Amino acid sequence: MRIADAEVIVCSPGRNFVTLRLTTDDGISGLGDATLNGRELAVASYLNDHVLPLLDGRDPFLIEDIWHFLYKGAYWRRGPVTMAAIGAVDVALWDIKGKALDTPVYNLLGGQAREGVLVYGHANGLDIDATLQAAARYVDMGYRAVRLQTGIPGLPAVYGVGRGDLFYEPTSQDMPDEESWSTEAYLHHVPKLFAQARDALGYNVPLLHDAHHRLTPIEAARLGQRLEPYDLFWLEDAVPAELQEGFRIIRSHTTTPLAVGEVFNSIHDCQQLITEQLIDFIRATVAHAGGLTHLVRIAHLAELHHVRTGCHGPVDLSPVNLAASLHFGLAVHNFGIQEYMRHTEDTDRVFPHAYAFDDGYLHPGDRPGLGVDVDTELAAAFPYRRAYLPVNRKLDGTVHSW
Ligand code: KDG
Ligand code: MG
Repeated sequence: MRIADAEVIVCSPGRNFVTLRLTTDDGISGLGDATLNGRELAVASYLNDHVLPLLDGRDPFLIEDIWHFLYKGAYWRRGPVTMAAIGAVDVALWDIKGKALDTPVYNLLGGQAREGVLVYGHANGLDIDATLQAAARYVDMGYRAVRLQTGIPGLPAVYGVGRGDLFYEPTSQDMPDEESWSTEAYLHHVPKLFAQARDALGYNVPLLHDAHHRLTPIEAARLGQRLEPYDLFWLEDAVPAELQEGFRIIRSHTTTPLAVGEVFNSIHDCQQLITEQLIDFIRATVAHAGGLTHLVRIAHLAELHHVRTGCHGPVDLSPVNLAASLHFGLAVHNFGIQEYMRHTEDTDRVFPHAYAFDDGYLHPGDRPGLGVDVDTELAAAFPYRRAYLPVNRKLDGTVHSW
């Protein structure tokens, strides 16, 4: 069997998605998600102009060899564009292998290690009451874990709380929206959110929170301490993680569990965080961290150091990425939790899929391969539109992390 055709499908059924479809000479197709939110066409070009010509005629079963051929062969290593492109090829090859062997991908990764993949939903609100109402809705829908984000008094717009319902932030089309930030206001407000959440929801629902890289280590340490009474499942992205040793400061001051990694693209971004046990959950994404092949490597390193997985699973990645995350989560021993935001109906129609939510868990289904498809005719009805994530500024105008 040989790779005979490769196609990059760019569409925007609510958000932009870049999908790679590889097809073999005997007609088996595999899909990979190559979406990089706000920089989509860079990955499409990397694939079309540089990677796809290298795949023609290769044996699709040689997943490990092709991974290293693309990673080491480029000379230029790592980086979000490169690793998203390699990840898409990798996942498409796993999909092909599953279909060729007539088995779901999770069987190729070691088999089902649990009944289902525990997920968390996003409860967002402009104020604490609205956030808690959204959380109650998630609990009613059967979710067993919920992430809470709330607006901050005095800040007109805060990323992650925009719509307050099932979908995530819209992106802006012409120029990025600019949001405002005050660490002081945030640190003052967030503990109140969790105090009220525990009063309303009790202690049986695992609660999570995302700080979106906006703090310094000592600020994160202070927040972690203040949140200890409310027993968080995790505090996510407390600080930007380029400086891995920065987490030592947070770790030495608080027992609140720490999660990080949604912007990581290789094991080298997290090896110190993992081997020094500075985090509890690694959030690297299948699509952005070099595909299943590389993410399994990260998970195995993490397992040695008591770190569990908690893969990023936003709506700005397609159902192809979510399906791959579910096969990974079902099979990997040190799975922790999976992020799950519901896609729009248009996205679900463009990407029909076998995975299903039941009683707080997702299951990838038992179809051979990933169990997700792309309707290219329908996809063509949703053309790409340039879109940007927002930019964050402190109240004095300084550009800040988000
Ligand atoms: O593209 C960026 C989003 O995926 C990210 O901001 C979402 O922080 C996020 C999360 O935890 O899902
Ligand atoms: Mg996040």
